[in-house]
Amino acid sequence: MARWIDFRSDTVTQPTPSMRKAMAEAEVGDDVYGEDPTVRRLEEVAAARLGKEAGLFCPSGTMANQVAVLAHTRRGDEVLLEQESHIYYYEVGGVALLAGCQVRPLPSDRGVLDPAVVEAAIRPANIHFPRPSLLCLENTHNRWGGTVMTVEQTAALADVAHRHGLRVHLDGARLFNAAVALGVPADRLAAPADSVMFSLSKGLGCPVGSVLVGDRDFIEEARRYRKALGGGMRQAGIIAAAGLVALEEMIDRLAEDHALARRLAEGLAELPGVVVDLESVQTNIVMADVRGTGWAAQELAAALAAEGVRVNAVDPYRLRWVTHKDVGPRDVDEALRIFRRILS
Ligand code: TLP
Repeated sequence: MARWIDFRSDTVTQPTPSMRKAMAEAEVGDDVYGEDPTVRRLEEVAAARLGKEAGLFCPSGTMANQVAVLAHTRRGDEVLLEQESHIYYYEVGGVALLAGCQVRPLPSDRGVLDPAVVEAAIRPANIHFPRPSLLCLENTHNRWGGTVMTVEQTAALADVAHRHGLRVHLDGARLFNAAVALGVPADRLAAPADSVMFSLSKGLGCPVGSVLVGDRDFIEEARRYRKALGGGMRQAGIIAAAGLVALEEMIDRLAEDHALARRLAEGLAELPGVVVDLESVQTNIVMADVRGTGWAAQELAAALAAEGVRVNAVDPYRLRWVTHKDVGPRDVDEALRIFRRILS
């Protein structure tokens, strides 16, 4: 096999030469003592970029989300979130396991919650009820196929939550994809939320890491929980250095990934039995419903992999294709050719 054409995720991206150089040359120290200048700089730059007071560098988006939930809640509280959200669907039940909270999954329109639905789900004070203390949002929305939530939608949802005394955490693993797609600065998308997580290790190309941002007190609390979960890292400037490069060099190019996803989606939609909701292809993720092909998604993923094309079956009928800096137009055309051949 010459090489995989890998659409499984944007997490598969390789660090760029300038990241590797910055990593090799990074000034480092023991970050548990707060002495790693590169980590501190990344946390400051990330916070400023999202318009928040402080930042916390975490090994993964999952840990950043979970320390956020821990820092925002008390045991037995209720966490409202969208029913396909990453925090609910893909984080190993961490909200229950770690924070001891009950989740309240809510339906949405392509990943965007309706403020009225959220408001109706917020329970009043009553001896029978858990205390609702946190609303989690996701932008872009992974399982809905990379759909974006606008500034206005985010603000309306945060407004409802805040009016009822809930805090708002935004899982912005791909927030910069949303910002580029909407043509708005990321800090405007972050503004309505009390805390925001974004990933460096997805479309931005870093090998490791996510940053959680929020106000100073919140980040101080989150730092304690990160330590408790084993996320206190030592000379982490080695990896934070790549994050600084990413924030400088890797954001604007996300538009290329979005254009490529569009080309891929249009190609997939022409294949017999494959259905793509083109309206939901807004960033770098394409969900292809393959029910009409007579194949299970898993079988198709295996057949594609045998031909060098990697995709993820995200449920029995859907294949997820993610574009990123390490695939190009020729890869898309080649993958479509291979897929068509398999289906015929
Ligand atoms: N998502 C991964 C998988 O876990 C599904 C992927 O390949 O897309 N929030 C969102 C919205 C995410 O998509 C992800 C990763 C995370 C959080 C967690 O980030 P990591 O993988 O760094 O723990």
